[in-house]
Amino acid sequence: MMKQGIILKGIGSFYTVLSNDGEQYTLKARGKFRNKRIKPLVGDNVLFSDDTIDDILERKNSFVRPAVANITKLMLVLSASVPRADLMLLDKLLLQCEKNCIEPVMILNKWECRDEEYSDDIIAQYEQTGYSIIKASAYEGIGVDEIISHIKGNICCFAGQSAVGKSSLLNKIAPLLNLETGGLSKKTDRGKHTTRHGELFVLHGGMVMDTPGFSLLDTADMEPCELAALYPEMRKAMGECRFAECLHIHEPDCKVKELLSRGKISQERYKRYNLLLDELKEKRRHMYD
Ligand SMILES: Nc1nc2c(ncn2[C@@H]2O[C@H](COP(=O)(O)OP(=O)(O)OP(=O)(O)O)[C@@H](O)[C@H]2O)c(=O)[nH]1
Ligand SMILES: [Mg+2]
Ligand SMILES: [Zn+2]
Repeated sequence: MMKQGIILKGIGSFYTVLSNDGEQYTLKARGKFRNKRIKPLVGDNVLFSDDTIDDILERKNSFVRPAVANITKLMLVLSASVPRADLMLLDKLLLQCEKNCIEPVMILNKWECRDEEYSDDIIAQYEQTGYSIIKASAYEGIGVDEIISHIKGNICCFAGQSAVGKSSLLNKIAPLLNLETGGLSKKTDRGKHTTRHGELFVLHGGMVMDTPGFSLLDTADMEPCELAALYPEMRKAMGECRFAECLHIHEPDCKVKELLSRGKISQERYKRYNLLLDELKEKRRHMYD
C-alpha cells in the first residue's frame, strides 16, 4: 500500500520519513532517482511503500545549501549586539524569500544586551517592509512565545550568520533538541560550523531546521525591472511611476522616489537596491559574452 510522508532527514542513502499517519519510517530511495540525478531532499513530500521512496511530489521551492525543500518560513536571526549583520546579505535573503513564496521573519536576538543605536537602526531600516521583526533573547526567554507562534503549520528554517544564536534560540524553544552551541572563540577555522546535518524537527505543530548558514541562489535569471517588485515597501508604488519599465533611479515622476523622499522607504535599503540593480545589470551584460 502506498503511503505519503515528508522527509525529516537523510543520512547516507537512508531517509527518515514522517508519514501522514504520524509514524516514522527509515527508507531507501529508488534507483530511478539516482539515474535521473534527483536527490530526495529534507522537506520533500514523498510517496512510499514498504521500505522505499517511490516518488517525490512537486516542490514549492528547493535549496542547495542547506539541502531542503518546501520551506514556508525563513527565520532570519540577527544579533542586536555582536556579531554585526551584513545587511546586503540580509536583503538578498529577503529577495530570495519573495521569489520563492517564503515568509521571512526577522529575529533580533541577544536583545537583553542590545546596542541601542545599532538595533534601533536595523528596526528603522526594515519597519516599512511590513515583515515581522521579533525582539528576542535566548538567554532571558524574550520573544520565545512569539517565535513559537510562527511555527505551527509551517516548515521553518533558522538562518543567519554564525554566532547570532540560532541554536540557542531553538534550544530555548525546545530544550529536548539539545543542539550544540558555541561562542565565536571556540571556532578556529571560519568555515566550520557547529551545525552539520540538516534535519527537520517536529515541534509546536510544525517543523524547524537549524542551518549553518543559507547560501544564495543565482539571481542572474531576474530582469532588472523585476527587482523592485520584490521589495514590499516599493511594491506599493508599482504601476504608479510614469514609465512602466521604471527602475526607480533617475526617471521622472517616479513614485518610488516620492515614497523615498517622504521617508516611506528607508534610504539605506534603497541604496542597497541601487547596488543590487547594478550587480544584476552587470551580470546580464556578461551573459552573452
Ligand atoms: N548575550 C546573549 N548571548 C547569546 C544569546 N543567544 C546565544 N548567545 C551566545 O551566542 C553564541 C552563539 O550562539 P549559537 O546558538 O551557537 O549561535 P549559532 O547561530 O547557532 O551559531 P552557528 O551554529 O555557528 O551558526 C553563544 O556563545 C551563545 O551563548 C542571547 O540571547 N544573548
Ligand atoms: Mg548553531
Ligand atoms: Zn519608479
